[in-house]
Amino acid sequence: MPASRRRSRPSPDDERHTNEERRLSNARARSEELREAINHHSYRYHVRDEPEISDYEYDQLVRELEGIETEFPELITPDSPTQRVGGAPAQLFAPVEHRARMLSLDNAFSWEELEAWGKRVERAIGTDVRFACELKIDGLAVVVSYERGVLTRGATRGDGQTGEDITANIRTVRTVPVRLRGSGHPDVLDVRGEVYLPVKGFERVNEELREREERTFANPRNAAAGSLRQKDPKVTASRPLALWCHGVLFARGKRFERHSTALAYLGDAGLPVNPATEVVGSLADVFAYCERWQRDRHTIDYEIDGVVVKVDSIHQQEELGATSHAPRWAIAYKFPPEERTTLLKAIDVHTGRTGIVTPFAVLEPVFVSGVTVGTATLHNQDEVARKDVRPGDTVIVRRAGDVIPEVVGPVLEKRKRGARRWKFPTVCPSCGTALVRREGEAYWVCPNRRGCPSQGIEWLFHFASRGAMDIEHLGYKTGILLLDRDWVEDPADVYFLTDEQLAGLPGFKEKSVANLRAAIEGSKDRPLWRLLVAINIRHVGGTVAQLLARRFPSIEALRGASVEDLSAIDGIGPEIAQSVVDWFQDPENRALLAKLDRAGVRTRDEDVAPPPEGPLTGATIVITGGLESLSRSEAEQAAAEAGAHVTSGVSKKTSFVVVGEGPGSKFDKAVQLGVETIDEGEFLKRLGRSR
Ligand code: 0OX
Repeated sequence: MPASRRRSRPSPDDERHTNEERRLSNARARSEELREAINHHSYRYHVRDEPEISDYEYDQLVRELEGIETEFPELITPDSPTQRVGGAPAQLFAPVEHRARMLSLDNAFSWEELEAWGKRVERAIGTDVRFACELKIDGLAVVVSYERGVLTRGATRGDGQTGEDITANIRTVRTVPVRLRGSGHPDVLDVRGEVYLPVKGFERVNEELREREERTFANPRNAAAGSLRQKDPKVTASRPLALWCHGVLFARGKRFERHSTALAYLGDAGLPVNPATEVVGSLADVFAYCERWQRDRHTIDYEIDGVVVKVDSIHQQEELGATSHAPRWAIAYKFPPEERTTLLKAIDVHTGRTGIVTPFAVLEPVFVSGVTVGTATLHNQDEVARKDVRPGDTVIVRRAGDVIPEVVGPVLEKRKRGARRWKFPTVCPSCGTALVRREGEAYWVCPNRRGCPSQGIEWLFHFASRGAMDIEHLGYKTGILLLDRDWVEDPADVYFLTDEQLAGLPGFKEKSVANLRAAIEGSKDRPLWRLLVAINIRHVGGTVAQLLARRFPSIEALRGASVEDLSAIDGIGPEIAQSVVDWFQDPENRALLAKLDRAGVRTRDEDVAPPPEGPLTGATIVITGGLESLSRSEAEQAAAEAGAHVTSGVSKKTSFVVVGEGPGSKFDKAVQLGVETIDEGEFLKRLGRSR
């Protein structure tokens, strides 16, 4: 063999090299193929709901891609479907400036208000208007961003200018494509949408939380918010969240003539666009759409709370413009609270943590405003008498503010002959002690404070709750185990439980003992106001407790306060003041405090920083209704951190009232007294959360 040929023959090393290269290049080609196939089938399954292959075949594709990526990590791309769930990056919840202002929506609460809006629009731009009608998804407003077709960012709406980065969590939402379909997408595309949890998913999440003795969510919207605000994207990934896109917020270099054209583009790009969206040519058709969906709102598996009507032509939208917070070209028609009828099977009573015995309706389960309701509070004896509801009646049920179920009243035409008025029991349903009703009070009370099992478990549960000492892993199930063994007479006893005792509880392994122990120890250092909530003083909830702790920053100081001292605090009335003084005079309560002290629970705030100076220093504020970007307690805390005095009642001293969704009578009171009312966006601004 000629020397030249011999030299050109590859050495074993070279051969290995080329083999490796060949394998890598094959793997690259196959992984690209797999990624495309998986993204396609994920779209068919999650967005279109029309799968083309079986779950098994889909899983095989994912597994094959995972295999390649494990062997060749250099082939992993950010838009790989295997990369949906990662760790929590540092930027999670960091502020994000929106590229265009995320306006909110004005509401119409009646046909008249909707009509008035329609007429205003027609007056301004003429009657040649087409309206896009969309379902108003009761979820969380987000913006999802793509750069050259690849998912790059997810953010909450926040105050409309600045939101929070939730990219790592948005990536886990299966209906959010990590890469857009087709080509030629804008360099930057920001899509507005609503993240929600389907009702079935919500029920499943709550079921799992109950099993793990964790706190459940009140409704699908809260569950979606809680899931999206997780610090660990793996938890978000375990929740079946979904997205509906309802507009383009910003598209570099791309202009749409109509809102409906923009939606069609989003749909073609593989983004989930709600199929119920319709473009209609008259206000009469808008009404028909609203009426239809008001009737059919529960034929779909997610909650809607109204219909959003938008002027379809972008040119006309621009002509109409916007106010400081909402466009004039769109309106949300809100559905009235939904009412259903069902059978009142019985009226029962329950003894709560303060001994108050509350009657409640036991109902034939009925689906109202998105959840199945089986019980509803009847508040007190007078309320039962006033409503005159009797066991066996057909009753009207609704969810107040679409959250708490309530019985509106009986359907008298359906009352059976001989239906008897219900009588309030004379003894506690839990311990059999004779009930007492104090002069001038609406409630019957079980006086057996330390011996009543129902009061015991309710108090312990309240003590450990998120709004009080926040002891995770101490829920009803564990609480009952502790009370049954007589290890806990009052909640302070939890601080004296030994690891041996905990390890002896059914279902408790080393890890669960360690978790509970850590949670109990961690709760010893809570701020004073939490302890004040936890110790069960009547009328003292989070807001009142914070007012008390601010003026009297230790248990000793508070114990020394008179009714007059306490009533002098803005937001504390004589009834609350008397209740606090009475509480401290009770020897059993004093013993409880001594025990908490012995356990090493912090009982003073003096070593804590003084009330912060901030943009709201000197302001006394009230918050009413639900906010979109913050829970009530987060809002109160944020206001307090900004230096505000948060009170529960509106008075002339109130600087302003923050009005959220479904405000209560506090809003009316503010209007009556001429106190300033502001919306969430303005509130966030005053908190200094935006420019
Ligand atoms: C919804 C929804 C919310 C946004 C700003 C101007 C129009 N919850 O389903 N908002 C909008 O659009 C607004 N559309 C929706 N469908």
